[in-house]
Amino acid sequence: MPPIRKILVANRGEIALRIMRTAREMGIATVAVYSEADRTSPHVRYADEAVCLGAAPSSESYLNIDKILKACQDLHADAIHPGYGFLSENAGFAARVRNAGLIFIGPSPESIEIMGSKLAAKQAASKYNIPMVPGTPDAIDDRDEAKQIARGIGYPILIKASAGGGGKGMRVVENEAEFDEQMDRAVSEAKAAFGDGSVFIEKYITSPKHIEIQVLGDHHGNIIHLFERECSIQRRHQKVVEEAPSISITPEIREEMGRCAVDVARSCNYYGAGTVEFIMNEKKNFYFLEMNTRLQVEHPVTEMITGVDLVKEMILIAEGRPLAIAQENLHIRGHAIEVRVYAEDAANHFLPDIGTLHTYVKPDGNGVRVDDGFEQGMEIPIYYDPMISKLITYGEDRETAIRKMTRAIDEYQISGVQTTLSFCRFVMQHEAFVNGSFDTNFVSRYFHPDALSTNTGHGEASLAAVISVLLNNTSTEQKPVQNEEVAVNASKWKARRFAAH
Ligand code: MV4
Repeated sequence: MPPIRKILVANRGEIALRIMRTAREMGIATVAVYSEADRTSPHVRYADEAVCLGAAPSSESYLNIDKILKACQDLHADAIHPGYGFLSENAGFAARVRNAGLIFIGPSPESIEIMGSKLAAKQAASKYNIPMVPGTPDAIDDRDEAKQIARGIGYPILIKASAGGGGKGMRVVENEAEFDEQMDRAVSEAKAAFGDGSVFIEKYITSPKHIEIQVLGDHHGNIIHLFERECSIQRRHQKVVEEAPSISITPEIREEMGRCAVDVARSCNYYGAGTVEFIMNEKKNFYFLEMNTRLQVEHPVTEMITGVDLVKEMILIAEGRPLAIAQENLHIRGHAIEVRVYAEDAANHFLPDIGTLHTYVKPDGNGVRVDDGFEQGMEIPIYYDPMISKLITYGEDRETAIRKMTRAIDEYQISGVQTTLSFCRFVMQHEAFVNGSFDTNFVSRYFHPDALSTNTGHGEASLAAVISVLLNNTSTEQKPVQNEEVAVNASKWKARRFAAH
């Protein structure tokens, strides 16, 4: 494959900028695409050339394959980077890019297709010795047979949609009496969300840690892993805090999990950057869940601890070059934490907030990285994901990275929209986060809006809190939230969002 000279970035916001910056460092020209809502966005100004795709809704712009391919042809781009979300895991899009004679900076359509189905992924992975949660190997068509299997596994079990993602079509079944009802719900949810009602069952791991491994594969069959990211701090399947490395695994588990991740990638002849997801139970047994065939939001923490520019590697791989990094030359150095800053009101059920960034002043200094796609004075569009930025800190060890994060959060000045920054500070100060005894239930177990510090000053109180937690002489245990009631008041976001459609 020839060297790439011009990349069209089929995305927006922070990830579009992130990709263009590396392209520029490599001497590769960039084309931005944008919707009418993003005319003034930094990613549009940063690119060498830019094409307006159309109206704000994604279907008219960032998801419109015909318009994106036409922009490539018109501006003679020879490659497309899809970023994350939008068309990044659309096998049909990857195939159309290839058929148009262009380079898709990502995996093959075949790999995307296999890993897009949880059942196909498990089937492919079963060629290797990879631990998987006990369950049914195929979609369920006979309920009595499925109940038999469930009895054998032992309740609680989990019904999952094969085409699923983000927890949709997932149902916990506590006992056999609930089986049929939950099965009906899972199937209809899966049909509605994915147009595919295939479901399967697994033993339900009640308090898992979510750990994922970054992999890179080339077109010559070489595959390496770049260690793990700990992603257990999430809310309703939306990650909030990610870090690398995980404090919960030993070097032995890391090596074994890395070997498994490489084999999962090998099972679908993977090339490009990908992420293999695992859950780990209290006994530190881990199980393969699924593979994400894209660059992930949280990739920076891996970049910080390995020194590898993942976007650069993706581009070199797409050019057909063999990986220049050997597994034995990769080492973890230091510790990195990322928090996602969303335009959401953590004090009010994390309702998306809209408005103008009246004040927007980023933190800075040693060990601080901010990946964002907005500037002071800009409006947060209502059409897309409400993530404003990713705040990443890096230090020689976890304690240093936490201290830097707390300092950086307190320096970050945002007014005009509510953000999740105060929630992120809450996490950094929480004993269970600091001592590592958290799992995927962290937010529902510990978070209550009353816990949000109203302190917006320059962090003396919060710094004192984190120090006292680090010194292990205080308990910040919060009362568990029993149930998250659904907000009843129609938010201004919802009102405007519906008005916009
Ligand atoms: C599980 C699980 C427990 N047991 N599977 C959630 C979304 C999808 N990626 C898989 N998920 C889970 N699968 C079994 N057999 C718990 C989850 C899960 C979860 C996984 C990763 C990160 C956060 C999570 C939050 C709740 C549930």
